[in-house]
Amino acid sequence: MIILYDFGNSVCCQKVRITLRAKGLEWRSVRVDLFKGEQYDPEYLKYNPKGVVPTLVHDGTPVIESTLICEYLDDTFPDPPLVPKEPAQRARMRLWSKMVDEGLFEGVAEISFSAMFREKMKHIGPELREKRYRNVGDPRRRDRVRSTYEHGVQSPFVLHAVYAYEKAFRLLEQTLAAGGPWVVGKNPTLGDISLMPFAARLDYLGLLDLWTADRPHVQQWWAMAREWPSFKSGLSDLLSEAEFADMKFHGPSIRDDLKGLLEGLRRDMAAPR
Ligand SMILES: N[C@@H](CCC(=O)N[C@@H](CS)C(=O)NCC(=O)O)C(=O)O
Repeated sequence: MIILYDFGNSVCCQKVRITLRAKGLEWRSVRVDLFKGEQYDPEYLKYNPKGVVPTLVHDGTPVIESTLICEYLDDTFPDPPLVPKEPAQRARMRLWSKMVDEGLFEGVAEISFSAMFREKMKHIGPELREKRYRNVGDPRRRDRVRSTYEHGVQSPFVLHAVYAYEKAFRLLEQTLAAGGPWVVGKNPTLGDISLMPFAARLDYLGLLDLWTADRPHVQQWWAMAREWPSFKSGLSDLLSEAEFADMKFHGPSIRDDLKGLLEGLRRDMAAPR
């Protein structure tokens, strides 16, 4: 039996759900409400010491970290394959999960936080907010959350986020132009699945075009990805009207600031070294 400790609009959970759908697997979902601090429940921390979602429990064995969960699912349920067989292609595929784990994940968190979760945090009460800041004692996560809560888009972490997306979409455009339509060729892999929730979040916030306007191959990839049945049943179909409305409402509030940051960054990146 597969149990997924899950929270609706969490990008990491969305990655795992798309993978589960692509594999045609059934699972039981256990909701961990991040706004109520349920991720810090001592029983949950035994499974996931970082106090984050998702956690997958398969026949009693817990697996944490969304990238590792997706790979675990592919190893355990090989059909249909979502990891290429050939080593060089596997390495190319894993470049995209690395891109997510080493930049886009924090990036999406900063952008979502400064646009909308920041507002929600204002209403959660000082005790829970302090707990959220402590983030089970992880100073890096504490500093990020505190900075974006206090400074919004002025936080330096938001600039890091804009850079992470620019780096990823620039490489994605080159990769797809050299041979798509998916990131490693003809079929979707975990590389595409890793990226989907991160493109979706920007799209739903009304911000994606800031990065994709001049990138036709990325636009084509996204048009195809969002129609992929496993994307729909693992992500878009599971979002409520209220969640869509929340993102649509809050995204535009930071659009001009992000645009300014991105323009400045592109000038810096184009400057002679
Ligand atoms: N690297 C982890 C990150 C997990 C993560 O940070 N999840 C977020 C939701 S997308 C979370 O649970 N945040 C709760 C918190 O920071 O308190 C993974 O990919 O599973």
